[in-house]
Amino acid sequence: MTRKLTAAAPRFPLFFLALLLLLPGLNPASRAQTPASAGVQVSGAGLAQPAQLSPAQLAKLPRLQVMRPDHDGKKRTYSGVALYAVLTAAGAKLGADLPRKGMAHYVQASAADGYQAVFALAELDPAFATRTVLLADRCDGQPLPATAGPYQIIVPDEKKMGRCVRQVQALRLVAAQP
Ligand SMILES: Nc1nc2c(c(=O)[nH]1)N[C@H]1C(S)=C(S)[C@@H](COP(=O)(O)O)O[C@H]1N2
Ligand SMILES: [Mo]
Repeated sequence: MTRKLTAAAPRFPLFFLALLLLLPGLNPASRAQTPASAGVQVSGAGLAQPAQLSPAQLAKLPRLQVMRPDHDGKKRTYSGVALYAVLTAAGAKLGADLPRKGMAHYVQASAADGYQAVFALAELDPAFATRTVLLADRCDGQPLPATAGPYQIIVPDEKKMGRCVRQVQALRLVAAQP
C-alpha cells in the first residue's frame, strides 16, 4: 500500500506540468517562433514599424512564375510573388526613398530553423535586376511541402540553392554600416 502511494506521488506534478505545456502561451517551443501560417514579417530600415503580412495579404500580390532546377537537378516551375513586392506591400520605403538610394541596403531573410540568407536590395529591385527573386508558395502547381513551405525564396538562375530559403518567416531590411 505504502509502496503504491510513493510511486504515484511524483507522477502528479509531472502530469500537471505536461498539461501546462499544452497551453501554447506557456510552451517555450511554441513561443520561440511565429507559426508558419502567420505569413511573413517584414521589418527594419524604411519601415515605421514591423508589418506582419498575412497569407491573405500575400495572396493579393501579382503572381509570377520562375523556372529552376530543384536540388536533385529536376526542372521545376515555382510560382508566387516577387520578394520586392512583399517589401512594397509591407509599406517599406525603397530605392530612391532610402539613404544612398538604397544601394547599401540588404534584405536578411530568416527561416523557421534559424537559417538565413541575404540579398542586396538592388538584386531584388525590378529597376535593376534582370531576374525575379520569388517568394514562392507553389511548385509545379502544388503547395510547397511542409519542409519547404508555406513560403520559400526561389532564386531563378543561381547554380546552388543555398539562398532558396525554405520556411521563410521574416524579412528584415538593413542598411550596411560604414
Ligand atoms: N530554412 C532553410 N532553408 C534552406 C536551407 C536550410 O538549411 N534551412 N538550406 C539551403 C541549402 S544549402 C540548399 S542546397 C537548399 C536545399 O534544398 P532542399 O533541401 O529542398 O533540397 O535549401 C536551402 N534553403
Ligand atoms: Mo546547399
